[in-house]
Amino acid sequence: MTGPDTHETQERDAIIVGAGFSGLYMLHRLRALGFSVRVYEQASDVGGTWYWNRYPGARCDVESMQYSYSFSNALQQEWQWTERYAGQAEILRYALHVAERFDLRRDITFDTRVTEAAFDETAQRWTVAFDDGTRASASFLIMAIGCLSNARTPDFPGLSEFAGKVWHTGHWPHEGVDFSGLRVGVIGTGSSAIQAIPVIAREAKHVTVFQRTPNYSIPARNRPLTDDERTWWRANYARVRQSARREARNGIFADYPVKGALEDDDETRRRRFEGRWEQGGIPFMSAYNDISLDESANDTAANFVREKIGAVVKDPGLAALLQPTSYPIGTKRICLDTDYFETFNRDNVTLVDVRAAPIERITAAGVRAGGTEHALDAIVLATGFDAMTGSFAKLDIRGRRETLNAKWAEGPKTYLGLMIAGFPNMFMITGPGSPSVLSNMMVSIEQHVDWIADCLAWLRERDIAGIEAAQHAEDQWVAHVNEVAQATLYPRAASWYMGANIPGKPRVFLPYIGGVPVYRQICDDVAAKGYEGFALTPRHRAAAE
Ligand code: N01
Repeated sequence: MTGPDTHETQERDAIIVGAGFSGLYMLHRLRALGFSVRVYEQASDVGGTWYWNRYPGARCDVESMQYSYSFSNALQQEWQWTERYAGQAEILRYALHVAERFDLRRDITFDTRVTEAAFDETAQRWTVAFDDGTRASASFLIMAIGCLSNARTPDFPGLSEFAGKVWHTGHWPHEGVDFSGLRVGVIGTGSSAIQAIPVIAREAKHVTVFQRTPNYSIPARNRPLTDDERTWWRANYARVRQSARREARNGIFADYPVKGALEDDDETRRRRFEGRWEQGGIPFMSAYNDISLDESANDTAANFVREKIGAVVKDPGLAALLQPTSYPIGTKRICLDTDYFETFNRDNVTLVDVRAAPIERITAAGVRAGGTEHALDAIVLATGFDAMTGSFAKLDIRGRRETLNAKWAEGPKTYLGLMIAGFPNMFMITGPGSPSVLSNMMVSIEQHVDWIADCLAWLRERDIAGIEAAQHAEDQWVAHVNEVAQATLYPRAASWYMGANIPGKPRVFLPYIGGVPVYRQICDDVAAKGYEGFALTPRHRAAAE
């Protein structure tokens, strides 16, 4: 690894990459345990996903009272969430508040991007290189780089020739965008687009939506939180948080389903779906416990949503284009919206089906699809992310024998989504092979951070210098992750969960779908058995080697 040793030559216990919610809490935990830690962050401030994704309408799809840290009761009692689902600006304010409240900034270096990381087997240390040519080293490397942080721009021919402005939802300008008077093209109809389109359509002269695959979306029913609601959550936090961790498959406290969709007759089932539809949000998907497992059960939910779309969108031909039919509901990430389908009733919104009329190229004047040129002043790319592995692939990470890119050439291989065989002392927070994106990220982040912090303290007590996932444990975990995914309907969709949105990316199911409680128990048991499945290197042996 080249580059001068400059200001960061000091030897630390741990380097954390990323100052989103995972990196912030990791820093807090390790510092409290007396470890010397430094966080490196490419952005100019904390917040991770919520720092970058500032597109109009950006909002979390987990309720704010649950999409928040639970580690500090004082914090959860004092923070005043204003809406049922917090918008990006409020979540970012929360991240900034946490950084201030726990005095985290003094151990974070901003505007510094990690480019390489290499494990030195003799020293049992990681050396990390930055984009400014400096380096740092530490015993442990903790990747807190997020699951959806590598924004993807498809390789559209002619994109650079477009005369207007182009923005990606995942890299939105801080100063915002004024759409008034503009003819705007939005490419993509995933969660980001579904949130952005209604807001842009209210402002722009015209919006042309380029849809390749229609999406299932549930009304968010966002609204201000009442004092009574906040009081209830605060009074019940201890029980609710515990339930989210230990009972909820997706880490979201809710009314958990106890029966399958076909156990109810048609009318009862419709009433139940109606109730969840009116309530709004992700809990629609847990109206029954077999929607993601059983095709017939799934059909009942999918049909219900298709009917709702048909009832909202006035033009039947347009409604048909917006009704998903090619994959089971929920097998692509379910979307939440505010007036998404209603927006297509507006005179200034046009839908272009790019499955039937593919995008051929971007021209100076707009987008040409199926032989028709759509004239535009601006393009919004809501084309998603190279999920879960993309942020790792950008870095040159070198373990004991090989690079991570070589190791993961056929898909990510991890033990518990926490560590990788051949990459000692490197942890991932919500890495591939863990529940991560299938769960309330806050719950999964806290679980991983606590597990890693406890592990480092345990190693220190025993004077153990190295920990590495054993190959056999990793092989078994990878097989288990795949086996559990194959028992569900998820692999049926060409989703980013499967890596299907990136040409050439191996098609493997990236997160662990066994559920948050089961996964937590597995991790706890592994730790209780002295970190079963990990090879441990005592300090004296490491020194002799
Ligand atoms: O990205 P996506 P996203 N030509 O990958 C289309 C989280 N999130 O940023 O489906 C034409 O879902 C692509 O089409 P197709 C959440 O986990 C959460 O919207 O591949 N179209 C798709 O329609 C979410 O799932 C929140 O056929 C192309 C779209 O672009 C994840 O982030 C908010 C194309 C990409 O959709 C990602 O969401 C926002 C091409 N070449 C995001 N390439 C909330 O909390 C891609 N597309 C609410």
